[in-house]
Amino acid sequence: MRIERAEVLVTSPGRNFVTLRVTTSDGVVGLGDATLNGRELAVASYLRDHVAPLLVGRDAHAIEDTWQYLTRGAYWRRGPVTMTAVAAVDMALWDIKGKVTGVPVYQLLGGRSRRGALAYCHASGSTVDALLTSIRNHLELGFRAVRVQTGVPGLGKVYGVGTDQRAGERYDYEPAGRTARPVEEEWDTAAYLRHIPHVFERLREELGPELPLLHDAHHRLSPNEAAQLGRSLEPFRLFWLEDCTPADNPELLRRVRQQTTVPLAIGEVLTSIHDYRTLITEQLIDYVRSSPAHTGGITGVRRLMDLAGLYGIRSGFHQPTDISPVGMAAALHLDVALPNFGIQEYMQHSATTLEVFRTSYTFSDGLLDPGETPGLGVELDDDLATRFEYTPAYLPVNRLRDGTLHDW
Ligand code: EZ4
Ligand code: CO
Repeated sequence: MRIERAEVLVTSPGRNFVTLRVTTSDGVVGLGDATLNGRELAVASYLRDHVAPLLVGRDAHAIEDTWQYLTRGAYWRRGPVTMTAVAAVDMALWDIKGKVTGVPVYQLLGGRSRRGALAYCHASGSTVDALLTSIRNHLELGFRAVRVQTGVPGLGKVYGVGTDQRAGERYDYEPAGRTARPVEEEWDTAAYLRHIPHVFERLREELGPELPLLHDAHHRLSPNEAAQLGRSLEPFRLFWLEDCTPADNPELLRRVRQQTTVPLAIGEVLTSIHDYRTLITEQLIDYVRSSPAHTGGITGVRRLMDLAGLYGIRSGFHQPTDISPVGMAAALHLDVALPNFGIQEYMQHSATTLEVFRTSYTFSDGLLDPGETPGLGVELDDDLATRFEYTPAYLPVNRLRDGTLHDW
């Protein structure tokens, strides 16, 4: 069975998604997610101009050889654009293999290791009261683990904090603005460090000790600041503290690790097993945050998680709404199959997105499930997709009060 066609589809049902569609000589179609938030067309071009012509004529079943060909076989390796493109090809080929063999992809990965994947949602509020409303809205939807972000007194809009919800209102947060340039936000680490422990103190008072709570520092702290934050949060028993220091330098986490027992998660911007070597072999983290959509697909992430498993490190895949439902499905097939699954991020896609991408995965009683449809279980409505035109969008940048550009 040969690959006959590889097409790149860009659609924007409220936000931009890039999808690779691979068709075989027998007419079997596989989908892969190629969405890289704010850099969408770079991946579209990498696929269209450099990868698609190489795929035509290849054996559609040779998933591993194609992965090796596009990673080790390429002179320019790694990086988010390359590894997102590789991920799209890899997912599409797993989708095809599942459809041809008539089983959901998780069966090809060794079968089911658990009943479902524990999901965590995003809750946020400009104040702790608004945050509590958002948390309670999510608990009513059945979530059993919650990421919490709040505003900081004295600062304007803080990244990760959506519009305050009323009771029963749906959470809808889009970090990338459809503006000609990135929005600029203000940041003050000292104000943040003073405020956050009070937030968690209040949350534990109101919610009790059991609910798993997660928090994301979005790469903004120095190792010393991260250690201070970790220590101040220890009494509140976080599930994890995410992205406390910039991810480019894994060695920064050594100092954090020596100073605090707060569980650490990092890696939504890392794209290859090589980026994780120090983090994993020195046990500097507890959770891997990569998404299959940005880290070489199912093949790339399975290899990464096998290495992590040797060191007791578990998964917590990045899955915000800027990864398409195809990428979400790929993560879920891994989640139920991997021995060292930890937790799965889950922000629900908009109704329009779910009309363009028809999914088979389900969420109930706090658990996600990929479903039993052969392949990945996602179909793309082509006619509808073409009605939503690409619109440039950027994630914000942040500056300190004096105007200095600050880390993500
Ligand atoms: O910044 O999805 O943990 N989740 C996050 C997200 C990411 C965006 C980047 O595209 O940090 O909000
Ligand atoms: Co994050």
